[in-house]
Amino acid sequence: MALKLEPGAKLVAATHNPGKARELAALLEGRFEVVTAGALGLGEPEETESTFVGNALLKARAAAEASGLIALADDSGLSVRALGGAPGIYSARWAGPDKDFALAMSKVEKRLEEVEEDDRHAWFTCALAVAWPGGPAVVVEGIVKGELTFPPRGGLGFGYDPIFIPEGHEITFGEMDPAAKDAISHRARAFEMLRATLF
Ligand code: ITT
Repeated sequence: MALKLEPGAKLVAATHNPGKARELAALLEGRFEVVTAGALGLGEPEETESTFVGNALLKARAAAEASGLIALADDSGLSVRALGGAPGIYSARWAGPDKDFALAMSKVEKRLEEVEEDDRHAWFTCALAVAWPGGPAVVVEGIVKGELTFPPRGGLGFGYDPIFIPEGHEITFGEMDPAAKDAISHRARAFEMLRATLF
């Protein structure tokens, strides 16, 4: 089977995160017919792997099997150097059952105070996996480096965007126009690789 995505192919975007779904839709815009996991009533598999790549594959495979469609999944998160890479693959879980990212961001700030570290270096990682029903899969990963800032700034984007200033910039992802974030983000970089591989 040739691993190619033909223009106009029908894809399921296997995410239940509206912020991610918005960014993936912008990246895929006009190329594919995209249906969401929510619209198909797909469940959320438990993320049992220990890496972004592993969890992206697990989500893509689960959605492809459940829908019979080619599935695209994203597993992503924020890693903080002074916290040994935390929250990392646990980024969503730090926000608790209410998905409260004000809480998650204050947890990051508090942990940094506890370790008494001035190092504010951090990076976002995005693993994107495409899986064919009953067939093969492709997975790629992109990162963007930056610095953390407190208190959070800006109401754009989602998740940890208001505390993250990407390298070479002075504003947070939360203050950045969505198109500007899409030009440099971990998700855009992973997508670039996917495009080179599959389109
Ligand atoms: P799905 O599994 O349904 O896609 P999720 O939110 O559970 O949704 P993840 O397990 O991949 O997804 O968690 C990713 C976390 O990292 C999530 O809490 C995001 O808020 C955060 N994150 C990922 N990309 C981000 C970005 O571009 N900006 C801000 N936060 C981001």
